[in-house]
Amino acid sequence: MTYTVIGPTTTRTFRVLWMLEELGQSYDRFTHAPQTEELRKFNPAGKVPVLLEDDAALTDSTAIIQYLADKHGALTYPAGTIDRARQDGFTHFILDELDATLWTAARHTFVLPKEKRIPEVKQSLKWEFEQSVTELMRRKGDAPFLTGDRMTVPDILAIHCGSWAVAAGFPMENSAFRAYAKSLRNRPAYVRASAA
Ligand SMILES: N[C@@H](CCC(=O)N[C@@H](CS)C(=O)NCC(=O)O)C(=O)O
Repeated sequence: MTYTVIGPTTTRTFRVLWMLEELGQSYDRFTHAPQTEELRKFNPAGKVPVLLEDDAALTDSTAIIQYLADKHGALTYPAGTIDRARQDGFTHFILDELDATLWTAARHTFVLPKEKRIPEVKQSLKWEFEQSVTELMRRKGDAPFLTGDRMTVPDILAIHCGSWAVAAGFPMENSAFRAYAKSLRNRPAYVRASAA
């Protein structure tokens, strides 16, 4: 069994790289950019990341990292437990409130055709993002990770969205989030994934 991760490190592909590094799994790598001919051979939608496992091509970063966590029995609570339901609650909150807001801003900056972009929406999205980060930190409380003492899938999503927000010029002033992000970015697996 061989994993191959496809996509540039500067995209949601980073989530998959970080998960594989946390799990201590080796992988091959292609850095095909979105919407290129090479990439469309693996994902006709032209989106990254893609994870190849033998003959299977898996898409959608959250589905991929949850699959890897389940398969290797780490960074997740088992399916069918109350702890897993709480973990998935964090996952969905982050996708609905952080990822979706950043993605909408990206669409109105460089993804949509020029005539469909509404740049003014970005001020509203930045404000909304700050509200959502505050709520995420309220839900997290004083624990080191979102679900308590154990790092799980939504921590990877939250920290990736935090870095994405900074890169996109969103304000990131919540001190609790900054401290949480700093501690996770110091993890050896994060550092290795950044260099991948
Ligand atoms: N829900 C998907 C979104 C994938 C996605 O939109 N990826 C971006 C890069 S981070 C992309 O490939 N964009 C190119 C496009 O939409 O044309 C995931 O989490 O993997």
